[in-house]
Amino acid sequence: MIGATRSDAVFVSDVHLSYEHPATTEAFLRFIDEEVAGRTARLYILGDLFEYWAGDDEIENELGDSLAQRTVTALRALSDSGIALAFMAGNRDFLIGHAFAKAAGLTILADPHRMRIGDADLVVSHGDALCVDDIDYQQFRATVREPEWQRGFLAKPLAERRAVIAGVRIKSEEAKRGKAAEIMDVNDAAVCTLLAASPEAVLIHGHTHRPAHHMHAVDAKPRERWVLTDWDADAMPARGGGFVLRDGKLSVVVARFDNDPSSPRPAP
Ligand code: LP5
Ligand code: MN
Repeated sequence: MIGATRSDAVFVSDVHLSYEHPATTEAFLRFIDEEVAGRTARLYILGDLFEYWAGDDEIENELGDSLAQRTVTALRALSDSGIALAFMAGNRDFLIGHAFAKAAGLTILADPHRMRIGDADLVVSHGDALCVDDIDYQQFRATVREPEWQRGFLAKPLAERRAVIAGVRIKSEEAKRGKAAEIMDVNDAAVCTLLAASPEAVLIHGHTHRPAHHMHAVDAKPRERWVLTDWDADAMPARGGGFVLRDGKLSVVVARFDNDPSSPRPAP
C-alpha cells in the first residue's frame, strides 16, 4: 500500500492448507498478497499451516504446482522481499524441518517463544501444549515429538507415512467425538503458568479454533491472551485471518473470501 507504514508483524495459525479445500489455499495466498506483502515487517505462522505434513520430501516429491510448492514459492517471495518469516510447529505439521525452512526462507521457533517487537512484549505458542486436560492427546504428542520416533517415521517411504497419517487422522476424529469440549481447550492453570513465566507479555496462540481476546488474572495483574482463528473458506461464514501488531497494539485482520457474500470487500 503506497504511503502507508508497514505494521510490525502479522500472526496467523491453523490455515490447514489441503487439496480438499482449494478455496482456503486461494484465500491464504491472497491474504499474503493483500495483507502481508509490502505491508508488514514480520510474518509469524504459529502452526498447522498444513492440514498435515508427512516430511519435507512433500516438497520435491510433488509436481511443480503442488500445494507444498505453491506455498513455499509464496513464502519465499515474502522473505526475498525482506519480510522476516517465522514458523512454529503445530500438531499437524510438526514434521516441517530445515529443508522446508530453507526453501521458504523462514526461521523455525521453539514453542513457546518469547520476544519483544518495539514496545510489545509477546509470548507465542501453537496452543496444543496448553491443552493439558487432554491426557490421551498429550501422550500421543509426547511420543511423536521424540526425535528418535521422528527419525524412524521419516525413514519410511512418503506413501507409507501418508497412509499412517490418514489412519491417525481417522482415530483422532473418533477420539475427539468422545471428548468434552472443555478438555479440548487450553487449561487455565497452564495458561497462567506460562504468563507468570513471561511477566508483562501478551500471549498469542491458535490450535483451539476459538478466536477470542481473554483476560487472565496472574499474580493479581490483568494479562491478555489472544486466540487466533482457524481458516476454512468453505464454511459459511468463511473463516480466516490473523492479528496485526502495530505500534505495540494488536488488532484483528479478517481474510477475504470470494464465495462468501458476508466476506469483507476490498477498500475502494
Ligand atoms: O488436529 P485436531 O484439532 O483435529 O485434533 C488435535 C488432536 N489430534 C491430533 C492428530 C492430528 O489431527 C492428525 C495427525 C496429523 C499428522 C501428524 C504428522 C505425523 C504424525 C504421525 C503419527 C503416527 O493432533 C486431538 C486433540 C485435539 O487436537 C484438541 O486439542 O484432542 O488429539 C487426539 O484426538 C489424539 C487422541 O486422543 C489419541 C491418539 C489417537 C491416535 C493413535 C494412533 C497411534 C499411532 C502411533 C503413533 C505414536
Ligand atoms: Mn493445532
